[in-house]
Amino acid sequence: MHLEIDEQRLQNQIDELSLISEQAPPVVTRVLFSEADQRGRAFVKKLAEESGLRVRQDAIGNIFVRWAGRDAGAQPIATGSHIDAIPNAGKFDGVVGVLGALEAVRALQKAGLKPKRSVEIIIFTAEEPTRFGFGCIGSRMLAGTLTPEKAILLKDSDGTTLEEWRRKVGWSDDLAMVRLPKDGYAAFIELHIEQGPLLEREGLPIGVVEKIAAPSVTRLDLTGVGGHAGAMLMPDRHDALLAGAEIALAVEQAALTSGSPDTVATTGIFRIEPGAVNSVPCLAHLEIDLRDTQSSTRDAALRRIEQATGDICRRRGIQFNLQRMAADPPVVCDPKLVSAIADACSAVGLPFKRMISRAYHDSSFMSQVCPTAMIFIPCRGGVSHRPDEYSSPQQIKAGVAVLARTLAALTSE
Ligand code: HGY
Ligand code: MN
Ligand code: MN
Repeated sequence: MHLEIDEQRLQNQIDELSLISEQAPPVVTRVLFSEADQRGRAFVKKLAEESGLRVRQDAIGNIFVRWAGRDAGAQPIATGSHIDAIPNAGKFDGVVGVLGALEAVRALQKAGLKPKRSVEIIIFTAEEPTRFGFGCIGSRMLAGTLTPEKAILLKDSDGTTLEEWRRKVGWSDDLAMVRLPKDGYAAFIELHIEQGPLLEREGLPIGVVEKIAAPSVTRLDLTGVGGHAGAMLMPDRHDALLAGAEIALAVEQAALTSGSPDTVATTGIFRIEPGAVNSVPCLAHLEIDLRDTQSSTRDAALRRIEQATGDICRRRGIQFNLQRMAADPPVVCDPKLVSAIADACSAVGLPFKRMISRAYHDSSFMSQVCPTAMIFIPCRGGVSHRPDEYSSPQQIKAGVAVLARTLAALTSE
């Protein structure tokens, strides 16, 4: 089957979507429920409808774009990713797996494929953690690991609840309808940039993901004693910022001393109050991202952080509230799907390597619904979650070609 992938059209769409952002180009930011998120959703829906595909959206905002197969009773094949973006992000994270999937379907349609199984492209709600403090809200609800009862309790940093946001944007369907039946799909394949340097370093065009690392997010609120920066003498102080600073260094140490090179830890959010130069910080809010490829190593590092937090706060006379927002297991991708992707690489003559994803993805949760695997393409310098994130049109085309071949094989089974 000869596939014509129009990389220029795809690049134009990636560029156009990147301009739908809460920040000026080249910075991409599209946080769930923002005006940019709403416009980004409309943009992708319009592209899908222009390709003659059927579009629907569920109660948490997951968008489903269906290419109907010949056998309506057969379990569909799913693909897709996300278009939301954290502050100061780039234009390829998630987007390659959404717009690339649309291009793969267009190429298969043009090649005259009449799929037995339907193909469904899913654009997942809030893969990024920015709005509610942890990621994959949409795919967690599809998998049932985030229940409607827990979801309605979610609050953003301004205290606005998920329900208040849903009402604001006009989403009124019942959240209980989101969860997918087990094996609701025959398979899920996600195309994504690597967000790491290995493929570029080894000069390889494709990565086939066999495992996804175990992520976690911890929220920490520290309460000290505020006061006048001039009048409050040092022995009398309970400075929330300094306690937070010690804890942030303890987070780094927990990763460096975990015994595993795969442990990574980041204090990505650190806010203080009142934020006046002549006022001793009375409050500090930290959000900590810690991961490893093994749950046991990750959890041991988390325990060390909890221990250090207690010690530091006792010594400094600080109150603390520690909340585990998420701590998910690592994911092993489906070996048969991994082989199907490897076969597709061979069919198009592309070398590849089997590898681990250190980033988490919606695939992490779709793996609880159906057999799941991922296709990676290189990104320049391994850079991601920065405006200079970059994959070339040729690199993206290679990923789309492997995705299209894999979908063609899976839809005919
Ligand atoms: O943080 C992650 O791993 C993903 O990019 N949201
Ligand atoms: Mn991301
Ligand atoms: Mn992503």
